[in-house]
Amino acid sequence: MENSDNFSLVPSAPEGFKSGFIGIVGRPNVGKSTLMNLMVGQKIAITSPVAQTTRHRLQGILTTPEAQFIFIDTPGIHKPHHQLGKVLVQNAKIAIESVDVLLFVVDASENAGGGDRYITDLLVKVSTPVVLGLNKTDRQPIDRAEEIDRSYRELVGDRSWEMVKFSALTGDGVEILNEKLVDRLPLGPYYYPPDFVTDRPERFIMGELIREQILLLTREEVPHSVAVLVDRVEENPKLTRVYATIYIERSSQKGILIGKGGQMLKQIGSAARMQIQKLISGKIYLELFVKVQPKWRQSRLRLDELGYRVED
Ligand SMILES: Nc1nc2c(ncn2[C@@H]2O[C@H](COP(=O)(O)OP(=O)(O)OP(=O)(O)O)[C@@H](O)[C@H]2O)c(=O)[nH]1
Ligand SMILES: [Mg+2]
Repeated sequence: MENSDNFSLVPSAPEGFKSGFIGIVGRPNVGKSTLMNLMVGQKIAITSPVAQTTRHRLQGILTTPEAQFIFIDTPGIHKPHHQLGKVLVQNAKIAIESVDVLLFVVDASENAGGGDRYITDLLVKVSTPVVLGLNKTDRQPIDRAEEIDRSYRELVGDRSWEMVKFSALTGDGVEILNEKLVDRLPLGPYYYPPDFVTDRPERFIMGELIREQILLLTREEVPHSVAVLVDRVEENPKLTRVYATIYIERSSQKGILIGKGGQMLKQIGSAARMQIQKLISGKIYLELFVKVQPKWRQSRLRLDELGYRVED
């Protein structure tokens, strides 16, 4: 993965070049992050079957000869139950107001629901072009396809939203989605050098890859109560050492996270290490610490310290 502060590598765009920001919005768990990873061709956003996986606004960049797409992955829009949820939803709403194109992702394996209608009401308040993306077509039951598609057409109503069906898992239909998006992008410059895939530093993605393994390997309230901060990265030619702290809210969760004889933490660490090695294409030594930080999800100050800020 390329990433540096050297913006002198940004070439000047040829005539007719298009570029812009595409906000990926939708309910939790519909596949927004999976789609963004597929679009940029690299895993930069973590994904999991747990709703509310994404917590940060994250940019994924795809540059083709004719366009630069800057996808903005957002947290799923849901009814917030705590301060963290409020911050996440607020940031997703801010993204709606600041992009060139909105890609509204829904789950084609089930009918449109109240959550989708709530988001529709938010989107109609802005004049930004909307593409409605019906994802998970690989899971759409054939005998209900017509009924399900109709429920989404009703959502669109008489608005000029384009509707595209695809699967972020298999890649089916994604080329057509790309064409629809490029049609709606304005003429513009390169915002990033062509080889950039994200706006975030590697250190941030490393923390997310650790959190992803916690989401995949632990149960109940633990996944939602976890935050990860990478404290230190020491790069050597042969080995990169990464030191990170996992914050949880209660000491009972600490027990679950560490597991019997440290088994769980070991499993999390070794799976995360493999993912981080893929990210940097090199060898990693990973050391994890666990700290109890009571009620961090309720506290504005703690949220800020852990990197969850309302953006502007
Ligand atoms: N079958 C199938 N599963 C998919 C597809 N796209 C995503 N998934 C799965 O759906 C789950 C949720 O995917 P994510 O990409 O994390 O969803 P998200 O919309 O980013 O979720 P939040 O970040 O919580 O808002 C994961 O288990 C994915 O593997 C798809 O096209 N087909
Ligand atoms: Mg996500």
